[in-house]
Amino acid sequence: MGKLERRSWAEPFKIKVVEPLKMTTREDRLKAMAEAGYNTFLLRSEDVYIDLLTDSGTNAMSDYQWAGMMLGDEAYAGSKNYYHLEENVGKFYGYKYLVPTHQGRGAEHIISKLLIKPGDYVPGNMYFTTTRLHQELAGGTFVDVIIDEAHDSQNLHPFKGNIDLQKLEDLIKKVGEKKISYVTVAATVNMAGGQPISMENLRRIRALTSKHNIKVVFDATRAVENAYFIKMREKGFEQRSIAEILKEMCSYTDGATMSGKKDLLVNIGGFLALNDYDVFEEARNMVVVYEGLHTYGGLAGRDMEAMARGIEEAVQEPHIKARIGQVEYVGDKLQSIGVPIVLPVGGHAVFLDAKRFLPHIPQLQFPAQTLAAELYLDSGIRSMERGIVSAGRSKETGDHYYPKLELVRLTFPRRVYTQAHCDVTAESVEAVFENRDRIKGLKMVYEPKYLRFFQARFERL
Ligand code: PLI
Repeated sequence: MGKLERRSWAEPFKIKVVEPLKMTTREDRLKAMAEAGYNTFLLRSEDVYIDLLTDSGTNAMSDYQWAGMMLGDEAYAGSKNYYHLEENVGKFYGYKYLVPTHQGRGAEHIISKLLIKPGDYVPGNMYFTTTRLHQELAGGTFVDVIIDEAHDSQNLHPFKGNIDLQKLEDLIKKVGEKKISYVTVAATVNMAGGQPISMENLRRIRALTSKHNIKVVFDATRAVENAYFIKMREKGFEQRSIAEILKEMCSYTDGATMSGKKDLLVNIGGFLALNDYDVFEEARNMVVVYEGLHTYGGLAGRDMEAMARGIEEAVQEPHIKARIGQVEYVGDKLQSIGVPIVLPVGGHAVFLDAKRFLPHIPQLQFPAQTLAAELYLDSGIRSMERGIVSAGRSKETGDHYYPKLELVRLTFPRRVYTQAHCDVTAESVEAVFENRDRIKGLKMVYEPKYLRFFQARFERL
């Protein structure tokens, strides 16, 4: 990379407030990891040095957002911050109606309960943990219709988040359009490694679903990041703004679930956005049962204000360029030292390919879980398993799902860590990689019923 290119993603902000980090010894970390049952979700944040567990709710807010927090209108009904959020969801995402929720899964819960009938099918571009669980709890069966390339960590397809239209059409033929509640389309597909979907694919999904009268529900959680990849990789979008691309993406869908904790640069918040008034009416009715009144949906007024302002900041080009630039920086560094990662590097995270990193550990000894634990032991860096533990069990057979991708996610919070933190991260991964032959797997000793990856416990073999 040339000098100028290398400089080009520098952060378009300066640091106003700092939060000290605790430095730990290897002995401290051995103790903490054993107490946490070799599950990075069960570590105390205090014992973590660089926290790459997730980009969800871990963002640094701007002074503009913090100033907005002081303007929180904490009225039970009709908060002015709700109307600001509604205005910005309309302006930037293009949806007509808004139902705020406490976070993304609140929106997933409502839309799943509303639109899925027991026995229905819900196709989507690879599963996401909470999305699929809500679909299953509503009686639906998730069907993965992502392109095959997405399951191959080394395939360089620029839009590995695309839906395979043939798979979708085959499913419609097989079960009949009436049995399909809707198609879930996720932007920058998380479990595939943060891989984007193309505008062309979105257009074709719309054309096919319109023909069959099937709704499309967009998981817009990281749609801004996806818009950036479209601008960089898809012909005809080079000169279009991120905001324009984002709005066009949404225009091919009927509604969206949103976890504001990612793209929207807040620590809590989400929403369900809809175009269909009848569905909105029902959603607005349901939100009061599960979340809160329809003008706050489980959020404080100040949090809605921070999210409304976060929408405006998220689409700023210098921001999104630096955000994705930082992730690419770490990805390029790891690739250059031969560490196996998912390619192309995704939008929110670098994913280590644990199957190739630890080829001597069988999938049932949890290679990705093991690798996440080892990385923490080496340096106090916290990452997340995205493999067989996250995939859970089939609701039909009770057996584990055996995902092709067995990954460890190094997820970058937005506007939080510096380039030196990125360098330390790469150095630690390299150190673990050099010692990989000595690493042994884990056995699961406690398995919760739902979303087991959050609370499962392990012991070293
Ligand atoms: O964590 P929530 O409930 O605000 O959002 C759920 C959710 C929905 N869709 C997608 C694509 C997500 O990535 C997502 C949450 N992701 C988390 C927590 C993550 O660590 O990736």
